[in-house]
Amino acid sequence: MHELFDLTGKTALITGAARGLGFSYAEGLASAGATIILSDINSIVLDSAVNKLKNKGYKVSGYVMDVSDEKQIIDAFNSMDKDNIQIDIVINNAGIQHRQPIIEIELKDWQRIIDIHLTGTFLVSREAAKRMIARNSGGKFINICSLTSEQARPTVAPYTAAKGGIKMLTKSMAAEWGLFNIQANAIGPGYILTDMNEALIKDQAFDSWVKNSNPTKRWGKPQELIGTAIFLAAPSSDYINGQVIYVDGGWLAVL
Ligand code: NAP
Ligand code: GCO
Repeated sequence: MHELFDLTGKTALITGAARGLGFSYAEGLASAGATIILSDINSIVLDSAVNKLKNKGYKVSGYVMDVSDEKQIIDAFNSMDKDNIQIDIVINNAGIQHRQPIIEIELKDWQRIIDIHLTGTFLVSREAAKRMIARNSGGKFINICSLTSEQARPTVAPYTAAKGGIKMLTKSMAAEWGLFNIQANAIGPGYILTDMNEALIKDQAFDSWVKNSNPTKRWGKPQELIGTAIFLAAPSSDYINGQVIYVDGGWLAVL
């Protein structure tokens, strides 16, 4: 592994990592040498994911964390402190989708999406950055944006508002933490084949729209995001801050 992409000696926390893109990021960073801290809301799925990576010979542990619950986040970080775990890299990945026209959305559903995506990214990053700054270790934050950080489509307004907010929160983190040798950047995946999009993948009209809306004429695969995650977690990105890298097949580049 070229030293620019070597994560040996680094510990990475990935939220929402029991499956989907979070698990892909975890496996990718582990293959680059990182020790992995998987977190997720569901302890059963989390334990299974931890065992999968351990069976591959990686150094992994798991901490339950509902990123919409401030107490759970603080408790998890305090547990990691007690276990002498020092987080160097954070991927704020946890997220869900809610598809409904704005005029039909109930406040509780709006709030849940904002709480998980935007507030969860804030809370987890705040707790991790406090510790990075206190031990003067530097660090890396990789937030997860979306095509909806730039453009909207009908029926996903809460998610779009949250992902737009995450883009600007990423820049705020860069603005405040750059002098502590902490880089905060984001990945903006296009339409990727995961459980979150199961209904869309099965919808022939939507499937055609996705394929006709990007130059590669296909959906992305989870493993196609790993290289960008390693790049943003590694020394190769030490002078990159506040950026969103779109891994979208060229979707945003074309009319
Ligand atoms: P996914 O397959 O639905 O997986 C989401 C993961 O997040 C699951 O493990 C889920 O746990 C976990 N999670 C949900 N709520 C949580 C909470 N409150 N606290 C902690 N973990 C929680 O979704 P995905 O497609 O991998 O998406 C992952 C991230 O990428 C999301 O932020 C999403 O917005 C973003 N993204 C996805 C795409 C795409 O096309 N797939 C594109 C752009 C951005 P459970 O297993 O218990 O449900
Ligand atoms: C949707 C999808 C999208 C993708 C992704 C695109 O309902 O349109 O869930 O939000 O998951 O965010 O970048």
